Amino acid sequence: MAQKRITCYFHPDQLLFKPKYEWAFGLRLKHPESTKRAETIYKALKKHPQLFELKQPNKIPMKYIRETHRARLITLYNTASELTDLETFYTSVFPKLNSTKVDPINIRHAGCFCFDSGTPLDNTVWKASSWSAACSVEAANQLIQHPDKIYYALSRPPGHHATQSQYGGYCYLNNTAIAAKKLRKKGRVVILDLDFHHGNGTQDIFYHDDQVMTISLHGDPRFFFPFFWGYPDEAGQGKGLGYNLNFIFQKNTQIEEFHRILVHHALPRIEQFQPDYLVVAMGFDSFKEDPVGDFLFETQDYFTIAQELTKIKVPTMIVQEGGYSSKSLGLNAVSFLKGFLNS
Ligand code: SP5
Ligand code: ZN
Repeated sequence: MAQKRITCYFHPDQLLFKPKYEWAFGLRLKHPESTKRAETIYKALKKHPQLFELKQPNKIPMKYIRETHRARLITLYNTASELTDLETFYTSVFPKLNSTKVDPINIRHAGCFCFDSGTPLDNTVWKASSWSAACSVEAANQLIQHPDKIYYALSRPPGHHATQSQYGGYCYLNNTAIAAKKLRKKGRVVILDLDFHHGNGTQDIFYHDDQVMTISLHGDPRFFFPFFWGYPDEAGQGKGLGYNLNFIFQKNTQIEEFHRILVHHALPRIEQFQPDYLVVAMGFDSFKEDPVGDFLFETQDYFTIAQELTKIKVPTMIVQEGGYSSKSLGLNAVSFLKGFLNS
């Protein structure tokens, strides 16, 4: 049955957070995760009212965030909310061990809850991130009610690098994981992460879980962020063993190679698992002009990928992750989402 329209969730308060710069490779760089990203996608969706219905999510109940994240991480975000408008905190000391002295009321201890220097804290992070997570939760709630429809969460800040207890990679709350935890109460879930980067946070959150299968296709972590996770031998643990899959790709990967692995290796595993829901964690940092990712995808390739995903006929929602070529993000998102409508 052809879908009529995709319901898309976005809240304007997601734009309150405006990171100015990140520290990477010893340099102070303009921050790629700008508000322009979400604004461009929003504007592009708005141009096609016959295809996309734009809605604001309801506020997210705290209990959903607590199902995924540790209380002390949330406390740290509350601490950040007390910073003055002039303060932005960048971590620079990262303890290897969880010291008994760690205090999430003290912003200087943020390094214990963070794994990079590209993900600053200020007094807007909590508000923007909780609205970002509200989008994916709303999509999950609606998908449970209407499994024959497609839902898109225009989440920003992104989420897939955030673990239970740590933020990083421009991610604070794992929007995808929070939504998947909701869906998990109703059935088996596959999270398919197609962002250029490995979804280390999502992998970590469901590593011991046999009801949520996590699959990520991404740039080889020997060379690309997050460097220490995302290798093909990370297969899950305990009951979760066999329910985590990582597929890695080299620099300059084009759609043919990615498509081959997706169709012949990833999708058959999804079908075998027989999920009740599919959550696609979607990044457009695989685009040829992306300043962060290093693949060579074209705009129409996102349509092709989406068309393949519709073939497995599982109720599906999409959560926005990365993608930093703001001028192309709108077209790429529209191309991808259209692929779910023409089946
Ligand atoms: C959600 C997501 O896609 N996070 C990616 C985090 C990657 N951070 C490390 C990249 C640092 C390089 N910054 C490049 C600036 C471009 N001039
Ligand atoms: Zn990414």
